[in-house]
Amino acid sequence: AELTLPENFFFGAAMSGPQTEGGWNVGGKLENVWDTWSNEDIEAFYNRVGSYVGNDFMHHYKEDLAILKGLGLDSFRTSIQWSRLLDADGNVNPEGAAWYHELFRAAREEGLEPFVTLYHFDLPTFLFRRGGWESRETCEAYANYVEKALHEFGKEVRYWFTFNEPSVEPENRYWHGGWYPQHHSFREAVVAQYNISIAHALGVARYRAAREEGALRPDARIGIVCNFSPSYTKEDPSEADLEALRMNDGLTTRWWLDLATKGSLPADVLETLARLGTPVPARPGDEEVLRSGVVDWLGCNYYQPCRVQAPSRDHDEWGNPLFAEPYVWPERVMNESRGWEIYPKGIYDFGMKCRDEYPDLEWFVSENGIGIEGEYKNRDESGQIQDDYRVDFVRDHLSWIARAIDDGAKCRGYHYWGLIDNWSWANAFKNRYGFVEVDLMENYERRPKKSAAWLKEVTTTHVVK
Ligand code: BGP
Repeated sequence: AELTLPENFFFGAAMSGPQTEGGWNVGGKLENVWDTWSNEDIEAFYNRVGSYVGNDFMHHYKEDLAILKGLGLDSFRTSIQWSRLLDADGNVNPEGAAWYHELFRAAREEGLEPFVTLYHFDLPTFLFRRGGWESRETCEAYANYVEKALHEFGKEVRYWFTFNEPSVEPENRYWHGGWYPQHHSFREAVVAQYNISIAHALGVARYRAAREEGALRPDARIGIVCNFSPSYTKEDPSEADLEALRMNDGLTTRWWLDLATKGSLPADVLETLARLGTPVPARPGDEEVLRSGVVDWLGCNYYQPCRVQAPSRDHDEWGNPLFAEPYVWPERVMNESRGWEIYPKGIYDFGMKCRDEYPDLEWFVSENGIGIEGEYKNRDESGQIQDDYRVDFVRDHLSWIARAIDDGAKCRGYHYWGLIDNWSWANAFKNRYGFVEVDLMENYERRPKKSAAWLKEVTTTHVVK
């Protein structure tokens, strides 16, 4: 069936500074945690696939913006790297600022609206060494950074976002051990998530102040981008399964929806955390601070649903309390490359949750995409990558978005993640997301994959077929 998206529905590309820019140590840029990890991991260094190079965007940005425009897109989201914009004293580094001024200028010239994330997992290393997100000092440093960025680019940028996926860094850096420095402490993750929430609220407060001062565009908006994977449990759940569902949804989704719409954190989740022996490090006056956290709208990154069941034990091997365990849905369809379930209806379910529980909330799909391993094997005789699976993936998700809008969801647009192949945090260039290939062997040359023509058709007609 053919579905149509509203005329003013926007289409864009999502990316981040650390995953694309390269130039990790030019123009006075400080080291961030990714640079440090690459520096300590000799293999990444020899493969030249660390955060050092990204996809060489700093040398290809004009070409890339033209590619986005050529595919019928009207907007793109990237992030400012804190470690590039500010020096170690928290003052603007003019060379770093000059790059972003140039990028936003080039975007406007191309007719693309820049959406700017202020933080995409990239803490400056010197702050990390002083305690990172476990320390309240980092929240203050973040607020200063936000203020400096807003005053620097306030007249150029309309759409601001405080954080990208604020649950993911606590999870991967402090709890599940996937990211440098690979800690396995739920306690640390809770502290980090709480402090990031405080930092978000302080950042929004600085935004409101900058607005009052006339430092921003009158049409500016502030938001936050979260990975709102809807949580599901078994079809015939036990009490314990429902409890696992409550906590999983509470910690990853409701936490941020409440902060972003009510300026508070869900009391039941805070109580459970205290009962598990991992309380949030609340200070007197924090409730007032968090009240500033209400934003104008939200970005939802959607890749996969989250399926959970009651845990089979109380603690994991590191002694962390367990409140849920993964549940394998019998009907699940997998993207084997990334190890993620493909479930397009999840985005519809998120839209219905917002419609019913947060009816005034506007949102957009700020990331969605499919990363495939070994794509270079799928070339035709002309050398072009034949990626029909990407068309299927995006078509199915856009179809559910169109249905959600028909059923009352306030979803305003769609940004595809990794429209031009880029560097991934823990997988380097293993899984490729792009509609456009980046050839690492040929000087980072850009080449459209087969799917690009389909994308252009959809972005220009708004018909999903
Ligand atoms: C999101 C991040 C992105 C991006 C994407 C794809 O969680 O916001 O930065 O990396 O996931 O994930 P990955 O690169 O791990 O395959």
